[in-house]
Amino acid sequence: MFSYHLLSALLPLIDAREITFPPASGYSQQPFLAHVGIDISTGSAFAGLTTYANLPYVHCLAAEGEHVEKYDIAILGAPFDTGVTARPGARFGPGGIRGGSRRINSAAAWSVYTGENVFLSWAKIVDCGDAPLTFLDNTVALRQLDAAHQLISGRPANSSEYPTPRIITLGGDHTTTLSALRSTHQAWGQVSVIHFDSHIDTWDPKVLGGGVSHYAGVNHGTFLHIAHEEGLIRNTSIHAGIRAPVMRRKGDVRNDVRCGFEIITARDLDRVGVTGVIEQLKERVSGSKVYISVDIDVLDPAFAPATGTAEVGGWSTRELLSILDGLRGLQIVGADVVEVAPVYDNVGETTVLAAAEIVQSLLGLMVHGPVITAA
Ligand SMILES: [Mn+2]
Repeated sequence: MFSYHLLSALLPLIDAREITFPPASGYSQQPFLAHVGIDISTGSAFAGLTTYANLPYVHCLAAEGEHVEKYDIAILGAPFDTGVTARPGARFGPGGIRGGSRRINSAAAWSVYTGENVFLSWAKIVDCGDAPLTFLDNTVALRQLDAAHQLISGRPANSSEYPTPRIITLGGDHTTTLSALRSTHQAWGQVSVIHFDSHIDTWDPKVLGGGVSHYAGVNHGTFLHIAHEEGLIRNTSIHAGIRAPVMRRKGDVRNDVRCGFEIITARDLDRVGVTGVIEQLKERVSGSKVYISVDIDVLDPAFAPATGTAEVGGWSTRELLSILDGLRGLQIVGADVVEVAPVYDNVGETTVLAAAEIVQSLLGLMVHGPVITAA
């Protein structure tokens, strides 16, 4: 009797719910199983194909002349990991981060910290899927990624106020940031880079790669040196979370300064706190357009074991999220989360959950600070 009453009490509630599905761009939602009277409105976040945070998929890389739905912020995967110096596997990063984001439901994503829901704002956010990149030739792969970035940021935005769409890239090893910086340079001019990482990544290609060939010199530890050489970035850039050793006693840091960087070490956080780190970052890049690159190895391996070049003694996920959310007000024109190599993750999916949350914080910064084009 009890179960009968419970059931009859619940049934009207279930019937009253609308059936909803993850949105597929260009298709209207259809009721499902209505003919047998079953409502399955819950749990849709874990059904269907996986996009970042269950956002609609848009074929942003469609050929010229094809209809492409407009967007303001695009998620783009860059499955590339043949520019690494240690453990490979970041080519599976985009899929891993999307997997870690499945629990994020745009209708129920109100932040208790900011009071905002980044998915219910002026900005239309979509997932463009991955750029198709060859895994047999780094030079060709980066050219493909350059083209994908330029195509996606070159389309007209959905907003009439802010005409250039912005991109958040899911890496891929850190070499992929070079393509993103080439693209932001084309659309927005030189940017300051806020680079969260345990490594400086400004190594001279003659030092990291040994100068054996030009090809070998373009890798995940030299891309910021190359970005500087190509004139893509300003001399007002900054690293945060640095703790990995350098290869030369003084030469690497001297070259780092020449490439336009200042350093906040991992342990500086103990000295100045989250607020102090936020202040130094904001002061360094103030007045310029900013690109934020998050190498997941900025986190301690306890919080992000699934990465190629893990370094102990890093920041916690909470500390990094607090720092990121504290950067509101900056003009963020592009961002990425890179070096996620899901094969080294644990059964609790610690790393991909963290990466998915970091992407959401980056989205928050972009939504909060729209940028008018000026290149
Ligand atoms: Mn890196």
